[in-house]
Amino acid sequence: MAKLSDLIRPEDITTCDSTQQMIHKARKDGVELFFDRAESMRPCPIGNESACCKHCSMGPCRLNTKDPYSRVGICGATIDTIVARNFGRMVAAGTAAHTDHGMAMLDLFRGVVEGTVKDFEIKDPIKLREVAESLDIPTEDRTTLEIAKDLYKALELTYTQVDGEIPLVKRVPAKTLETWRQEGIVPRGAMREIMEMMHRTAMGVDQDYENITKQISRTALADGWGGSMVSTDISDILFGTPSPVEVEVDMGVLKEDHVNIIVHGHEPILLEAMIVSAGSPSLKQMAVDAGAKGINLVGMCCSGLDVLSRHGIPHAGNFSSTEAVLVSGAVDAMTVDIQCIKQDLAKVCECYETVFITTNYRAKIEGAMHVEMDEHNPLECTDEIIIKAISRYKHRNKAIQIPRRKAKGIHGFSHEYIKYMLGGSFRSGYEPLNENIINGRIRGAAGVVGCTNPRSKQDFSHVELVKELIKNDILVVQTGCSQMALAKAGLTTPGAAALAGPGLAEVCETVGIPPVLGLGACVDNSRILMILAEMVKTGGLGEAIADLPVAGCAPEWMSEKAIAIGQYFVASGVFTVFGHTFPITKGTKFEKHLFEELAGKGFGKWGFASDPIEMARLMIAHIDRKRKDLGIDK
Ligand code: MSK
Repeated sequence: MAKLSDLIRPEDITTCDSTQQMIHKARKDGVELFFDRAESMRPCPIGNESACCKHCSMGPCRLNTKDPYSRVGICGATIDTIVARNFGRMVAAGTAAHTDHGMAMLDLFRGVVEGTVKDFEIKDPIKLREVAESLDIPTEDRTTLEIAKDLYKALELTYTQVDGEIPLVKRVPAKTLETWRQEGIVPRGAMREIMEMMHRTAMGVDQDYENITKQISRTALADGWGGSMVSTDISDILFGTPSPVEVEVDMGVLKEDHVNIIVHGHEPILLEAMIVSAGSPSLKQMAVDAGAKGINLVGMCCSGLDVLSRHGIPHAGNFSSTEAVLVSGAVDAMTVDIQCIKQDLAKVCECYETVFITTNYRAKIEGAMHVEMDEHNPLECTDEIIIKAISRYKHRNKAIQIPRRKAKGIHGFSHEYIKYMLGGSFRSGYEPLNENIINGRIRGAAGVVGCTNPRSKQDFSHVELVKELIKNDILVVQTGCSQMALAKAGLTTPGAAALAGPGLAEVCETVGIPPVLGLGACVDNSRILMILAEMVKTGGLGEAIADLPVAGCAPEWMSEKAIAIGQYFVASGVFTVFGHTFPITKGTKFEKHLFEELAGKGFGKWGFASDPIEMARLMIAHIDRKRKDLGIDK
């Protein structure tokens, strides 16, 4: 008898043509993918609305999502306490992920500054000076190393500061910062905020959803304006600030006659070291001796987006395609570091005899080979990965079927580059961003970001939402798996301006940019915060981020990191819409607080819609309201 999942057409699961082909092949090969499990495992309806509390052994207590005030937990916790606690713990986990990633970058920076790490260096001293100056660190008549030492100390406070404000909040527009001060939510070091969030959501501590929400915002801000921002800045300083580059994406970037190595995860160091190893003459020769034409390094997920932006390394696809790409049989090795790595990859790799290698001590996977990356000697790890991949190439004995699709696009739009491209300032110069928003050629700006999710047709909402936004003259900036959805759909080319409304199309054609600007990995949402701060600083669009005609959306989100990101945008002043599901109980006071009341306090607010056109409608209506408030609606 056919399995339930076999009855669902791949065309109904994903709009990614390559992934569809691989699902067909996987079914023929008898290999189970996460799409199949999503069909056979339905979500728990109580957990889905976060109405379950399991923070102590008196429970777990399950409340009634249809009638949320009809009962309370054994301790008396109300539905509002329970959903706020659960939401707070998601934000704490997401913040921990980004800030620990940032901490790893800071460790590497310390090693470079102290001279113990020899294989990496400060590649972008201009960015180093700019970051230092933004934190009031003197730069005049000082060497790069002197500035770097002071910068390290300042950025360490992003994690360790026990009292007072972290240095990076100097970048926050004054009125936005004033709102935070009034609410008592200016972040201290991330370690303190995450610790306090976990404490306050333990049994018998904070049982007032409004008070819990304050700590939720404070924790999330320690991510966006803290850990994530550190990660982006240090990556730029050490590996170079991205600038526009043309790149090929989709599974067609695999090459049958090459040793194909996929790097997947989040920390740029692994792929940066892989690039060096893959360029080594002796390893190239080893590949040729094994019968290959060369070594083909390919990125996936956010690791891939980092090096796509900086080096133009091809990218095979987003989160939902990481198993599917293995089904091609053409991947000789998949190597991973941290975050968004499905445990199932080990099993799928086994089915296709692909070498699966973990590299980070924090993320080992049962069944995977572990070759640890030591930042003091990174090439030892990456050379070994390449040797293992070559050996698999030599002994390939599985049928290979590589999807042919690939698309070219322009990526690598850092906030510095957007500023430069639009006339050196967001206002003065030639027809820059603020001016074009004020004169109405551009209606507003939107960030469309985040994951894909097997419970939502892959890429569909990302692409349809973005098409609708640009059609309505809204400039779109992107990060993460969303960026890859649009890249595969061909919207990251200047030619995509043909799909934009007349005003946005004119701006794109004049400047020579696509209407959809890819900024990088999910941690690089901090670049969007910097764009927002710059728009306020430039003038003409209000005094706080909450005044700007902008909105954000994660239409197919799945990770706790996405919730932390959403909350830091809301707390910064941005209307933020999530799609497909939202982890709170409907009809509660907590829902009203997040979706309505926060806006009245000078923050942004949350929104929700399942349909991408409805998401666009909500975002456009918000942008139009802000234009009206600013007196620039015509
Ligand atoms: S990888 S967090 S699925 S964007 Fe950053 Fe993609 Fe979401 Fe992971």
